[in-house]
Amino acid sequence: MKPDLLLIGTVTDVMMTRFTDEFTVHPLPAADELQGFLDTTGPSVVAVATNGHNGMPAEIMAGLPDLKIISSYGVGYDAIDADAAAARGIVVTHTPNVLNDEVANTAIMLWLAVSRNLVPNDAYVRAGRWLTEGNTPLSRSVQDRTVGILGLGRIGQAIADRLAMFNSTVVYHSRSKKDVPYRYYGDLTEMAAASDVLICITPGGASTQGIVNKQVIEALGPEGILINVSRGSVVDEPEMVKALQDGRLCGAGLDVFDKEPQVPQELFALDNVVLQPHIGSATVETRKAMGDLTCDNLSQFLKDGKTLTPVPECSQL
Ligand code: NAP
Ligand code: 8YV
Repeated sequence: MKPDLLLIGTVTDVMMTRFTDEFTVHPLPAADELQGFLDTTGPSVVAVATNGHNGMPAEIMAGLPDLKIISSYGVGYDAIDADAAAARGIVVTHTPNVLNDEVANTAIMLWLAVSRNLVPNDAYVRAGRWLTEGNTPLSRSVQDRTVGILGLGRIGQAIADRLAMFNSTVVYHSRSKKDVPYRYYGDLTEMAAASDVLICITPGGASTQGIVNKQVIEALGPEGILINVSRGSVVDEPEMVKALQDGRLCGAGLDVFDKEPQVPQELFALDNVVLQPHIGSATVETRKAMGDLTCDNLSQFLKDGKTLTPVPECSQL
């Protein structure tokens, strides 16, 4: 008898093959069938495979009394209550490091696209306007800028590494000062005031909820560019939209939104924003590495009860 695994969200064929090799897989039932599933099969479920978007709803976790592991496909786990899991002895795993380069590349791509008017210029050429109207307005250089990184962790450092190519002055804000050659700002507003670009790459969740607020946006100012590849919740979205509309913020490159997949409609009318559907890590190569690690954590757990990449809250389990 294979152990029972509840699958929340969709996975690649490779991941599904690995899951079914080791587990009896139960896709999450529809809402009206969920309670029936929890009543009948819930008691035998020992593993959950999920992802950063779907996370682990509290009511489902409560209905799985013998749950031992939640393996999440993604590094951010703000949609999983890891403290509550740890308190029940459930280990939560995630996929750190294997996506650092991809997400850092996405951040740089968004910054270049916003600064150099990539999307409006592309539309201009396609519409035939180059032929009839001539050249487009000059854009702004990404060379020699001061770039503020909000969250100098694994991905933040990969972003900082890339910024050397642009001769950037890198500055950063995080909870703690690091042993790095960049200036640390304990105050996010002060850092924003000193920055041409603010790149957000912290986790989501309560401690970062809306920390890029009106004050920070005002400090970044009418020449400033905001790049968000962290979580939509980190930025006060209504304030950001207003500032972009009024020219109090020059531009924004956004991979993440507060209520994904809903995006504030006002942004669709703005030329100074580049919008992406949360694709920071979404390449064939990186998603393969994330999928492998998601499965490896489950396999390791079945083998000896250990995991490869538990979240910090569960590292002692
Ligand atoms: P990490 O290594 O844990 O780094 C997180 C950084 O954020 C650390 O520097 C940390 O500071 C800082 N931080 C945490 N809470 C903070 C707070 N309240 N105020 C200021 N700084 C705070 O994580 P990572 O692997 O780089 O990933 C970061 C996040 O990126 C993920 O959690 C996820 O939300 C997001 N992400 C998005 C995508 C995408 O597709 N767009 C893909 C992957 C990840 P300390 O070191 O001082 O604690
Ligand atoms: C993924 C992410 O979109 O890893 C994260 O935190 O946001 C992205 O890599 C997501 O988690 C995959 O489900």
